[in-house]
Amino acid sequence: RSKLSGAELLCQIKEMVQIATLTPDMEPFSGLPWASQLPPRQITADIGPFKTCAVVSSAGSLKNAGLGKEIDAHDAVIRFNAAPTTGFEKDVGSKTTVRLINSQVMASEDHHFLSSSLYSAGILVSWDPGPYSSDLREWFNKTDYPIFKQYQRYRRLHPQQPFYILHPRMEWQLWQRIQDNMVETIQKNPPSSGLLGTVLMMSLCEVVHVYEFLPSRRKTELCHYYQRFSDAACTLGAYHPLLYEKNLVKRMNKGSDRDIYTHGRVTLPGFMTFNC
Ligand code: NCC
Repeated sequence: RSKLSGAELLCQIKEMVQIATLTPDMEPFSGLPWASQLPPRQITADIGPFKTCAVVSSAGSLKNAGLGKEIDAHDAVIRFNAAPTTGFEKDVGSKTTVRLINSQVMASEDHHFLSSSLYSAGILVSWDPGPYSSDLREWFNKTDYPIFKQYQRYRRLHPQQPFYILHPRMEWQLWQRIQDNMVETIQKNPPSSGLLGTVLMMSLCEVVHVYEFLPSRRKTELCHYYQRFSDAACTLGAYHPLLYEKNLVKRMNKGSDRDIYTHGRVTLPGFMTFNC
């Protein structure tokens, strides 16, 4: 097969990856007493469209990046998992419009998901790496972590905060785009939160700037800008097909290589701005 151009890749993702969140009418949730805790509408119907959006990866190379002002100047900002802003404003900014969290964060004791103020800003969106299937019932019976139990608890404690759950179909449709555009066989694990969040923002925004997903000249083995732990696998991937995700994003980038080198910045067009 021939290698797709950036424009063709963008079209594939726009046309073949459906951005969807769970709603109370979907089976098997519709039959459960807590279904009414789910937002009645799709996230894409509730928020946006935004003009400019920033995706802030949690990479160690954001440390000393001084990108805070630039990031906060966007209309919407997405952050991931336990990535803090307090104490790191100069480098990563302080605005949080959306926080995308994996189910491990929701379930593991050390993240204090139910009580930590880290999660109280902005709109929460969660996801769980279930089986390779788009079937909600199959996933419901076999989630990686107890996402639904934690969701119900959180909603009871913080009923006013908007909180969505991604439809698992999105993970696998996006995974398929990665696999179909690579020569090698990649591991059957879902894309990282970073790529899921990037595609989510492409459906909500006219222009998306992704920071330090493709590492800048500050590239480091430091895993996160907010922790002292080092492991190159954080940037290159182990469980997630991160290296392949990055290759795809590089091909879709509309910005310059210089922007990547100096700012770790990639520019992607929102889906609403192009026709296929
Ligand atoms: O590390 P994590 O991701 O929370 O990072 C968020 C996203 O930023 C991008 N990233 C991060 C570090 C780095 N050096 N380079 C990067 O490009 C990635 O796109 C990443 O998705 C996840 O994807 O959900 C992940 O979550 C962690 C962990 O569960 C949470 O941080 C909570 O502690 C996973 N780590 C482990 O399971 C040990 C990580 O594999 C993926």
